[in-house]
This record gives sequence, C-alpha cells and structure tokens, in this order.
Amino acid sequence: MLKLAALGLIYGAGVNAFSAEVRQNVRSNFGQDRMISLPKSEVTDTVYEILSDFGADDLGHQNGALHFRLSPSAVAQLDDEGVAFSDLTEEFISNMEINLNSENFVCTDGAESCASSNDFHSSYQEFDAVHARMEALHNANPSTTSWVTLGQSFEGRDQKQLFIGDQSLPLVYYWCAIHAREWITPMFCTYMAETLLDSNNAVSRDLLSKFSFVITPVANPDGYVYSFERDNAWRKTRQPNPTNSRCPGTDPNRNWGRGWGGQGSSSNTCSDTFRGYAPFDQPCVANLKNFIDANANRLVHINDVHSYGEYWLAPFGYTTSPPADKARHDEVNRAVYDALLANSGVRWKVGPAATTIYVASGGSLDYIYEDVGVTHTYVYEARGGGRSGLAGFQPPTENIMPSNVEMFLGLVAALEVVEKQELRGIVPEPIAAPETVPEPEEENVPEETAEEEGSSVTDMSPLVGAIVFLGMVVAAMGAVLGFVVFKLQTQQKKKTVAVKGSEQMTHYELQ
Ligand code: 0X9
Ligand code: ZN
Repeated sequence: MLKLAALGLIYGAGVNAFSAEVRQNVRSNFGQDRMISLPKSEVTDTVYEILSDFGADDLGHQNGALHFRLSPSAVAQLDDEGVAFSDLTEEFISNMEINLNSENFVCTDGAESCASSNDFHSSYQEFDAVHARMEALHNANPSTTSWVTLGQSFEGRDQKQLFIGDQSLPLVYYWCAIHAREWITPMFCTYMAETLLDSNNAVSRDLLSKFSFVITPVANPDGYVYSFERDNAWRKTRQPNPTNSRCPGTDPNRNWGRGWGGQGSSSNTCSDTFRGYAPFDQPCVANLKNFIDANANRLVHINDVHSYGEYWLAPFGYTTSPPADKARHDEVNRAVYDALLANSGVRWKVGPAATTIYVASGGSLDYIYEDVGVTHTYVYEARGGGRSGLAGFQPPTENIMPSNVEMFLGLVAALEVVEKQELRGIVPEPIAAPETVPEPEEENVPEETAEEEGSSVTDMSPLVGAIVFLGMVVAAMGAVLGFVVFKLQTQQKKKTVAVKGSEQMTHYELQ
C-alpha cells in the first residue's frame, strides 16, 4: 500500500501531456523497486495476497513465469514466505527503456496524418489515430462496412466498432487494448480490418463469404489514452475508486460476471487485478457485454486480444476443470499452433487459460463461453516480453508488422476450424483423458517460412482461387442454413463439465 503512494509520485511527477520525454520519465524511474520473475508454481493464494496487498505492478508473463515490479517491502514479505523468485535481467529491463525512447516509437504527427501514413504500422499509434485509421477504412468501403459507437467509456470517450461484411453471416468479434498498455494490439485490430478489406486478398474474400466481422480497436479508451499521456505501464480503466482516491481503475479483465471475485483477482483497489466493486461496473466492460448478449445467436468466434507472451488461450480461465467443449477448442488450438509454427518456427503456447498461464477469475473468456454460450471464445496474447530478445508490452516497433501478420495467420487457421465445426457441423470426438498431444516433428517445420516484414497473407493461385470461388458460392448458401440449425441444437448445452481430478494439460508447452 505504501508503495502505491510512491508509485503515484513517480508516475505523477510533473507529467501533463504526451511527449517522448514523458515516456522516458515514466519508465526510466524504477526507484527502489525490483523487477522480478516468479515461476507460476510459486504463485499460491498467499503469494497472490502479498502481491495484491502491496499493489505489485504486473508486468506480464512468459514461459511459465510471471513478471512483477515490487517495492522493497513486498520483496521482503516474499522472502519471509520463502518464495523462490529471480530478478529480471538487466537486458530485459533495459530493452524496455531503449524501446520507449527510440525514434518514431509513437507517431506524433497528429491523428489524421498518422492514420493516413503508409508507415502506420511502423510506430505505435495513439487513440485518435487508431480511430481515424478505422474511420478511413470505413470511408473507403462505405457499402461493406459501418463504423459505429458501441458506447462511452467512464471519461466519455467513444468505444467504437467497425463492422465488415454481410451481417447476415455468422459474426466474428475481435477487440483490442482492453488492457491499456498493450499497445501492439490495436495495431493488430487495424491490420485485421485492412487485410479483410483488401479486395486483392483471396483469403480475405473467402473469409468474407462465410463470416461477417466486427472489430473494436481500443476497448479501454480511457486507460489507453492515459498510457500514452502519463504512464506507459498503465493496465486498468481510469474510473475512480470511491473507497480509495489514491488508486483509481479496475482491471477490465477481472470485471466480467462468471466467477467474479474468485482466484486470480483482487479486492485491493491498488492492485493491477482489482476486480471492481461489482461485475460489469466498468462501462467499457458493460458495453462489450451488452453487445455480446444482444448478438449471442449470431456470434461464432470471439477473441479478446492481449499481449504479451505468444499465447492462444481457450476457456476456462477461472477453473482448471476442462470445459464441455474441450475437444472443439483443442482442434482450434492445434490449428493455430501449427499455423504459427509453420510461419516462423515459434512454438506458441496454446490451451486452456487456467492451465496454460494462470487461474484468473472474472475474465471475458468465461462469461462469454459459459453465460453467453459462444463456444469459440479465446484470448490472443501477442508477442513481446523477453522471448526473442524483446521486452514488455511495447516491444520494438519492428515487431508490429510481423506480429500483425502472424496473428492474422492464426485467425485464418482458427476460422477454418470454426467454419468446419460451427457452419458445417463437423465436430471432433471428445478425446479420452489423459490426452496426449503428439509433439510436432522438427523436420515438418519449414526452414524459411518467416513472413517478410510488411507482407500480407499469401494469396492463392488463380486456379485454386477459381475452385475456391465455385466452392464458396455453394458453401455460403449452405453455411447460413447450417449455422442456424447448428446454433439451435447447441444453444442450450454450454455448461461446465467439471471432470474433477483430470488435469488435462493440453497446451503445447514444448520448450
Ligand atoms: O491476465 C489477463 O487478463 C491476461 N493476460 S495479460 O498479461 N494480457 O493481462 C490473460 C487472460 C486469460 N484468462 C485467464 N487466465 N483467466
Ligand atoms: Zn492483457
């Protein structure tokens, strides 16, 4: 708690508006704080309480370890408990600072100019520039898109959505930056919209014959703006907490209704995982919820895009019990894993959130999967962090385009399975526990498959394109009918199957 006041001073010191200097001030002053790496296995309830009570700054997670910034007193408390943690390397920490101070790290040319630049994906982009980019896409594609306001954030900013495609088709919803500091995510949301609207891209044309899309590029507008103007490590919303004027904000991924208040969320207003006073008491979360509730019968795939660590996470997040649809999730997980491995040789970690990273309650995953009944609900965690020499939620900007491209490839792979399962009704057999997942053979990994920076998803050949087109016409007709029938069949069945004692670890954590 003491530390929180100190942090407030560090972050608040003389900082009024966004500038390179501000970012530098914010991040380069760690004071006495320690940056530590804590193995997932060490995060017991007691440890979580300590981290929560001392308002530890959650710095993300990677390779089975959680990263925190801690005050000396919190460190002493962990020592007393005999917790085994290590310091993050100097290199890891210095990468964070170097990145933030590098030239053109954030586009500062003004929203319109940033938005219309060919170099849009070469810098991180502020809130207005992201929205201007999406609006321009709508203006260029007025008949196939709409750019609408989902609702307002606590501070009155618009939370917006771009609808793409024929809205009578099953709907796919992606949103980005529900966590403010995850700057690489709106870059993906904008890239996703651009790629889907690229009429020269046969893959996108195929997707748009089967699905419609909606994209919210900045789901937590107040936090996002604050992270550029005041504190690039800010994660939460900005809504004040009446019980503690020193620590505003709620973790919008602990504020959803399913399992709210449970493990992996905090009642401490100062914590980065403060859950709020009640489910959905954050307008930006309630707006998402209301939209999802209202469109439950046409949503077939939802992704709440985060960073960092290169993960694709499925339900559940609040319990390690496997969900009823585990076999369906596993088929999607495997497809995403294979696509990303083939692209770059990187083994993304995929699987249920609770067993793949950590148990966390009140996240979007569980509410949407269990309460709303959208089977294919996932969390994407973009690249960043120490892996590949990168650091933090805002890795060097050279990563933006490769990140965009790889995540779009994952999306395409996921939708191929979603289409098979949800539109054509072909579902995998449940797999008996304990499940064994074959490790992909190294020789199957193409050596030179990394996407060129700036390239888009590979187009199909004209011949394949013609065949696909014919297939599409037939498929599109069948898809709508098949989907309606399928939804009716499955709407009622989304309930937890708590297979107690079977810890089905089906994430491919292969390093
Ligand atoms: O903790 C989160 O909200 C997500 N990770 S992040 O580093 N971007 O904050 C992961 C959410 C996955 N869901 C659960 N584990 N419940
Ligand atoms: Zn996040």
